[in-house]
Amino acid sequence: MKKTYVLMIVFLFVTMAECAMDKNARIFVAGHRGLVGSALVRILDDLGYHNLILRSHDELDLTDKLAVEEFFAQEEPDYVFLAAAKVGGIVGNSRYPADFIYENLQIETNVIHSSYRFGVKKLLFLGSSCIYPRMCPQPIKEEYLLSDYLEPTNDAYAIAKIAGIKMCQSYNKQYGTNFIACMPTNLYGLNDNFDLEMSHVLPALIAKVQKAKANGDKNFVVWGTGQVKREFLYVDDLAEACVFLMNNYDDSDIINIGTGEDVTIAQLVEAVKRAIGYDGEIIYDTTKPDGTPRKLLDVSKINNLGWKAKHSLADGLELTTKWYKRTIIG
Ligand code: GFB
Repeated sequence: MKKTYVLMIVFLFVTMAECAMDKNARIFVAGHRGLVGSALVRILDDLGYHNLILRSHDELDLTDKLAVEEFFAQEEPDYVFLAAAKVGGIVGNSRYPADFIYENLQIETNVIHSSYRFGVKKLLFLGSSCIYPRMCPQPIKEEYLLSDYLEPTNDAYAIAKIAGIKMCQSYNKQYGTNFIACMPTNLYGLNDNFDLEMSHVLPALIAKVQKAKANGDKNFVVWGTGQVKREFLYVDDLAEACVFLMNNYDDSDIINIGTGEDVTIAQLVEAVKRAIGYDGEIIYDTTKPDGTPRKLLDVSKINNLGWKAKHSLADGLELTTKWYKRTIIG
């Protein structure tokens, strides 16, 4: 009996080791200057993956089919992390839906199809928690995809991301590729977009609160009612999860990545005020949209595989605000 267990463990170890990326593997991180891509580069570097293939937007336009094909033919990546995307917060998504659907569909089509054509061993596609229906039961299980209507403030972006998932699954089915798709919750961290109009709530709040403090303002404006809930994951945790999945997950079914905990926007505002050391009054601008009432991911699938988020919201906020002060404000 004991011998059988030992043999099984050895077998599992060997199988996992075979699936894991070699430290010399040629790894293309698409979108390496963005929030997610730059975190992936940090984590891959730390783990000793030294053969990273990186291209800035000026060097390679991922919406250009021919350029992408030429790049894959020349570089022959073994692994692809598809972290390049047009992203934005609730107002950006509502105002520019055509840009969000067009650019994301182009990037996904070009990178996924070229990964198939040029024999990439494995690709990881990053989706988003907004692909799930607006009124999903909570926490959201992976199987709720396409079970009801989407949130209208970001349905164009969500549909582009759902197309990316279906592409990965269809290429696996028809061509036997190994393309996996993960669904991260709302992300934040270093190299985020801190623009006051187009960004997501967490970086926008850091910028607003910091500005109010610097100006000595008595109050500042927060959009919506403050009553909706969001789950926030520090981006280095996400990057670790992506590398973990690349090395340990080979299934066409999508997989959620999050912390399993959410807060109201009002609670988030208090946490940002604490992190920055400012105690001004909050004015809620209810002419701005709230978006989906809640989107807490069920993360039991990835937790059961052996991955868990490390940073609490307070820890992640401290790292991000410090970086913001040092790098953006100077
Ligand atoms: O992060 P956020 O823009 O996007 O907004 P979603 C979350 C909530 O924060 C909304 C409120 O209820 C906003 O009204 N909020 C309060 C603010 N103050 C602000 C502010 O100054 N800026 C922003 N941006 N929000 C996005 C999707 O949805 O989430 C994307 O549009 C993507 O497609 C992303 O899925 C993860 O969480 O509502």
